[in-house]
Amino acid sequence: MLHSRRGLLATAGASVTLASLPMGWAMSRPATAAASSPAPASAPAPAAEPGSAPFQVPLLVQSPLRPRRRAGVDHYELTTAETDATLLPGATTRIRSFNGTIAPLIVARRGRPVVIEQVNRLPVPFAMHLHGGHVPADSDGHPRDQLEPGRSRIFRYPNTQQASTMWLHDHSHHDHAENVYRGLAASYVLTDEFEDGLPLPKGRYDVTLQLRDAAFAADGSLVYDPDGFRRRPEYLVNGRPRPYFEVAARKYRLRLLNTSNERFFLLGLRGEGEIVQISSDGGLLPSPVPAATPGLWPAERSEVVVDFSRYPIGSQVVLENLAALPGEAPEVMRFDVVREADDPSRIPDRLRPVHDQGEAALEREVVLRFDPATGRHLINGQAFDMDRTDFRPRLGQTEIWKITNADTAFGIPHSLHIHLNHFTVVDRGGRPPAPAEAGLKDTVAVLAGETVRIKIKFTDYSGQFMYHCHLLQHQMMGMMGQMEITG
Ligand SMILES: [Cu+2]
Repeated sequence: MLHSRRGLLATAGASVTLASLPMGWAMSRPATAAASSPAPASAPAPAAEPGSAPFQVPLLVQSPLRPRRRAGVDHYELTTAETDATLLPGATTRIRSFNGTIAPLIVARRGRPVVIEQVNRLPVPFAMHLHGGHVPADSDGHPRDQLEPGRSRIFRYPNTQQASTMWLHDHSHHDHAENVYRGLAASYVLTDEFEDGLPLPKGRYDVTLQLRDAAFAADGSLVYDPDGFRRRPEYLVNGRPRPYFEVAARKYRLRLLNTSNERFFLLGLRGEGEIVQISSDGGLLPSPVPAATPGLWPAERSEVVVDFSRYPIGSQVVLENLAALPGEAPEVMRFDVVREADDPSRIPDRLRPVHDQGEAALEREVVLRFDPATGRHLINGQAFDMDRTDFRPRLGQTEIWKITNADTAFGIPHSLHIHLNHFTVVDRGGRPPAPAEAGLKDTVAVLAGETVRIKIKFTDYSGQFMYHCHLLQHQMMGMMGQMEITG
């Protein structure tokens, strides 16, 4: 299905097609301009800087980190530290990273545990969280377990869950937003036998792309302004500004991962071309979604297939953010089709069934709201308190969570992430989820005035786990709760 950019924009912007989109993406566009600190709806959004010239640098494609393999377990050492890196051409940028690497990649295998010794050499605390990981409480990066500078800790990831694209990021008590912003994001791709059996693109044609925004000072340093989400005009892909990527004229599997603090990406190809979405946060969708415009709120993942054999050799295919703020350059990256290649891959009509999680025993209310009097972001009227337990789910029990975004006055979007287990979207605004939202999720956007119901079953591990808004400034300002899961 080919269509023009005009067609894509019309699709994304036409309210009549909203029900067919993953969520009200089109409506979310004005709302993204008010992601963190509220502004009167009538105030014009200030024009952002356009960012640097696009397509000056090649994409950085990371090779997987090499584990030490002992007795069926993959061992890694990850040291968090400040280091100098080249992000913008000709400039040196102080970043915070794992092992001195930008956007490092771990490839894990279902049934083969990963053990990570994490050493914190940052000047601030750090708590490593595997986003999307089904892991015991003592390996989940609870803020109470954060590592002070100079300390280390062992994390155990059983990898019993199905294949998906996850990521490692900070969950420390007050430094997480800045640590993520300054570069601490590692991709964690879990593979399994089920996916091996599908004819999807593999090997060098399976590429992980961390997308984020950033603001740079004239000297190349990163500018971290907690409330500056409107003034981060640079888009980075695997740490490089709007790169180009030389591809063969065949299908690629692209694992898109939004590591931004507050940015929303709505992705489309300029000109003729098609994105087919095959997965969401928790792995493959039941069936592929053709002609997709994947929308990614912070921490969300979306895997897609793009067939570059549709283009003549020499073509340049631009991926752009259809939700760019006024004044921003929309270009995210460019694919340069430079060579022929065999392509035995194809996209099956059916990908991976989602199993029903059974009858729910109870329904919880989760109301997300900004409090203008205190500047805090609240869940059910309360800001996060590490010494308070908000929910007490029973192990093995299925629950419905009815999540309402009450921020109609300010138009603030929120995106709820629940630790430990994936969930399914039951309905959004009373309607069944769109095909792109029909898979397993761990983070779900709820726009101002919306109500989304999700179904979740807590399995395997008891203990304390978090749930929170993944717009990191909101989380910082209190929008986080704690559950104690008991057997
Ligand atoms: Cu929020």
